Amino acid sequence: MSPNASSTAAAVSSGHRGQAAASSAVDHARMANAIRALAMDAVEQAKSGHPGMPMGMADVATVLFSRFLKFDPADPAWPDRDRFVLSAGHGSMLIYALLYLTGYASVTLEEIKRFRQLGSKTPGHPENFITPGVETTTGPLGQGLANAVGMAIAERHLAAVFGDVVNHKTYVIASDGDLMEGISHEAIALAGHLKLNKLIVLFDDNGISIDGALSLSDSVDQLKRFEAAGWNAWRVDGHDAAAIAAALEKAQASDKPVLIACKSQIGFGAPTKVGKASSHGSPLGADEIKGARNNLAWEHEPFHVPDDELTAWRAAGQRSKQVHADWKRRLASLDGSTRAEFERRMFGRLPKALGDTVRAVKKSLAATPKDIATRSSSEFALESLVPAVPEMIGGSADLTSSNNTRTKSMKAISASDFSGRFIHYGVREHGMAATMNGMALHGGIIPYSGTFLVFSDYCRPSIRLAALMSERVIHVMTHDSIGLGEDGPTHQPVEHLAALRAIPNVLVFRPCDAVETVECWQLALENKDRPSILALTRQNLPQLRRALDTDNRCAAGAYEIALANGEAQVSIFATGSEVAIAVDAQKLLAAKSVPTRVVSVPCFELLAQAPEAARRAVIGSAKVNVGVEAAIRQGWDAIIGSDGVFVGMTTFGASAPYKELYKHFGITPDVIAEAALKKLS
Ligand SMILES: Cc1ncc(C[n+]2csc(CCOP(=O)(O)OP(=O)(O)O)c2C)c(N)n1
Ligand SMILES: [Mg+2]
Repeated sequence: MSPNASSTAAAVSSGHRGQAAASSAVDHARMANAIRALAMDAVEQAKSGHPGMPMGMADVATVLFSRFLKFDPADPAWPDRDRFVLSAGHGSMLIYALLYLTGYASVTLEEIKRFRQLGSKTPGHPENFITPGVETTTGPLGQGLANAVGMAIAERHLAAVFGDVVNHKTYVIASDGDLMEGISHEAIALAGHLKLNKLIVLFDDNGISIDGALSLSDSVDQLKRFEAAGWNAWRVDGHDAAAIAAALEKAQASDKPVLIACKSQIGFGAPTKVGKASSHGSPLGADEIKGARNNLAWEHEPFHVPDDELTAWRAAGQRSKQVHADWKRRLASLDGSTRAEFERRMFGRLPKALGDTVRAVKKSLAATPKDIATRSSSEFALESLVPAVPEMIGGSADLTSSNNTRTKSMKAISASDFSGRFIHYGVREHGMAATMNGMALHGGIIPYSGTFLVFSDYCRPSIRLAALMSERVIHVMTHDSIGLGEDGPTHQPVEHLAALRAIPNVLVFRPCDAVETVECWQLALENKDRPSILALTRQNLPQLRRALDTDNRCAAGAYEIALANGEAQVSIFATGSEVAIAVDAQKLLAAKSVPTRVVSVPCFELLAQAPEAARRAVIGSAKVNVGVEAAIRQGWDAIIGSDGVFVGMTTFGASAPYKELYKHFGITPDVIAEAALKKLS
């Protein structure tokens, strides 16, 4: 098909939902060309950006947005809108053009002209927290696709709970790069397994990536790959609007998730750069743009979309008004408490019962202390939290009985029943973390999961994005140090706490006992705008907090858990399993007449954000500061100072029973006391 052909759209007018809303005066090709022109012009003006993908996928996006997608530009937060994920985030001008053309207030023509500039609504890659209408932040390839799996799971679960006020599709545009990334394997396997038939992926099958032809590095048959994972997979000409519409129509009734591979030409319309990597990621240049305008029969000034085309697009933006109004009526007809519960969950407000639930758990621990591993303390807390907070959906990456994330009452989610609240993610940590992000983004769900702390590395890109997007996802990461023992250094995290603490806007909790564990759970749930990690032990720990505190002491980030007998000469700061060791060291020092205080530091980040006076008070002014954590020192100087003593790890761990390992690596009360005394003298 030649670039200026414009006859296809008119052919698609069969009178179902696939019908074009555009006025008959404006055909499909002119609507698609509006996207192409805006993409070329914005990238040219910014002297930076990716014109090729929006130009290549303009036809697919036009069919989707003008005939299928359920959305209302006046209400980007409409809970039952179809979700649209641009997984190939480098093609951001595609979504900005669509938001402008369909009439979202967030993206005006002025914002299109400010593409990629500081403070604009049109940053380089789509950022959901900047631009209403953008569902998730994409750019790191593969993440958006996996987010979409989470959105589709969230939709099915909420539909199972609330009925027909939740009934929408999740659409994705994904590129070669998205499908080459390993995370896509995890995501599509999970989607296929769960038969997420309302998930529809439009694959930009252009055979080009940055280095050139895809044949340089890839020869996967994507259709067979997706089919093998339990999807329906079809190929269409990505520039044939009728074929695209027919495939999307067929997808509506699929019993499996759907991949539509859209054979497209990157940079469609550009005279010399079409089909070439050279149109991927740089401005086309004045001559090429001139030629493209000519090829596309789009002889308008830069950034100018004529009234006819704009009117047709704005009409497309109004298509779902009636459906939206009908949905509002359905919501209003729910009984009052169901509606209030739906809205509470969708707006991310916690149930009032949380505070009482946490208090009850703490009361029970005060009455009957538990000297158990914090992973078990977490399970104990979850037995009460999960019933009290029905939006919590748990899971594990095939370590359920090690992470203790599944409570007795939790039913697993399956393809035939989405009402459950536990997800067996399989051995897919990265996919799990990105899926959790998608569930949180969808709204109505607080996802939590489980794996070993050492495998936080496998989740890291998604945790980083959750932090960037300010999403509440909670990662239970157990086996949090050499304390896991015999599995050895491959499984013993050493640098992971520091690495997680390095990510802005993440709360890393390392509770020291059963009471701190439930307090940290409460903080993770209450921190609506950031992800949390709960680093928990495999080994048993004494319950140090025996008295009932109504306050959440962990909220301060650090607090004195064992007071000095007199004015402290030594402050020992410790986290998690090392707090009990520090308390034993305190006793040894006391026996030598050295008053010592122990400060538990369950959360560095909360300590760092505490008011200066409170922070200073808890750090104190003892002559010697000692930090104890079975991990590397990095990050500790902010608490103990660069001249503080640190007792922890400098190497990888080893395989042995954990008590021997603590001795071997010198993380013992004796070593701590000696180090403090040496520094004092
Ligand atoms: C995880 C990740 N690695 C690398 C990149 C840099 N990058 C951006 S687009 C791209 C590949 C481009 O090929 P494709 O995905 O097919 O997009 P197209 O050029 O067809 O638009 C790469 C490597 C990235 N964005 N994310
Ligand atoms: Mg490509």
